[in-house]
Amino acid sequence: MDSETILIIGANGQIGSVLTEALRAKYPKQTVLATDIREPESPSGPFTLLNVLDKDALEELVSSHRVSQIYHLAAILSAKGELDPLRTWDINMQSLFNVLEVARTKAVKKVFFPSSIAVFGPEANKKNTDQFEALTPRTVYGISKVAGENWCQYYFDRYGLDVRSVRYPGIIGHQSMPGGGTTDYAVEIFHEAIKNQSYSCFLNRDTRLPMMFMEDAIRATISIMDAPAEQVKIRSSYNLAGMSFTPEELAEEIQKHIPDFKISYAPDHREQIARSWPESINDQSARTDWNWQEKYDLARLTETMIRELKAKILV
Ligand code: AKB
Repeated sequence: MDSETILIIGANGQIGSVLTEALRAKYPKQTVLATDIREPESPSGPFTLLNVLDKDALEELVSSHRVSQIYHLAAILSAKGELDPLRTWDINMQSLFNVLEVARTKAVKKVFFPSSIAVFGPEANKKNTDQFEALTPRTVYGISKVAGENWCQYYFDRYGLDVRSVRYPGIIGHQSMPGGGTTDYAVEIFHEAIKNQSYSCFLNRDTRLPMMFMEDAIRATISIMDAPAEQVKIRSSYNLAGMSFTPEELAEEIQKHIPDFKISYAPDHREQIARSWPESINDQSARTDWNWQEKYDLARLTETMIRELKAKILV
């Protein structure tokens, strides 16, 4: 393996914090530089405060550390994004432009850009949604991800920048909390089930969404970044699937471990966002091109989440 210096932007976030640890387990710790706009609670390696909207600061960091790979995970997610659409657009797009331009001009070898199932809208087939389905998102977050995917394709075609991307479903992990997303319920529910044996869900009982266990999401991210360039045939973003379930099905699975657990439903504005997204995703291209294969289904995810969170919460 060539020596790499890896920059993670948004390293304190739900995925960023776990990805940072995974990359520090794979590469020498000193070569994985975490950045965020906030200090981490307990840094496990090199950390620098960075506002990715400050292009000069990003450029200086990339130059001084001779960065060879950037994982750009900073973004405002679907539900929070609706509170201030224009600010969300500015942050999500300007941060990506800064990353792409600095990567291009400073000869960064590879860039990772996270896209999302939020690129799809109500017109898309709900079931087994195809890689090349029309993209008609209704959230500003989804619109910014569609635009972002197209810019990644553009930088690849025009400048040969090796940008790689997956469309994450909702990600569920015990290590970190999500913030501002529509799929956040599927993490919150576990914390509340363990602490209070009850949860009031902001989606309807039957709203089915694509989801994935954190370990699978991290493996997918590192796999696409490790794949030989010629295997990464899609340069906008790959559909990625793990499992799909409704809040009611998740609650029933939790009840197998916590029989007293009760769920109630108080759908809010996030229900409308969820209803505009697919129920399940066809990720055959990722499976064929770079051998993607998930390991966790709903039963295994639930069992692992409860075991890990009990050990953390009930000490
Ligand atoms: C969200 O709910 O906004 C995110 C996503 C699916 O991209 N978790």
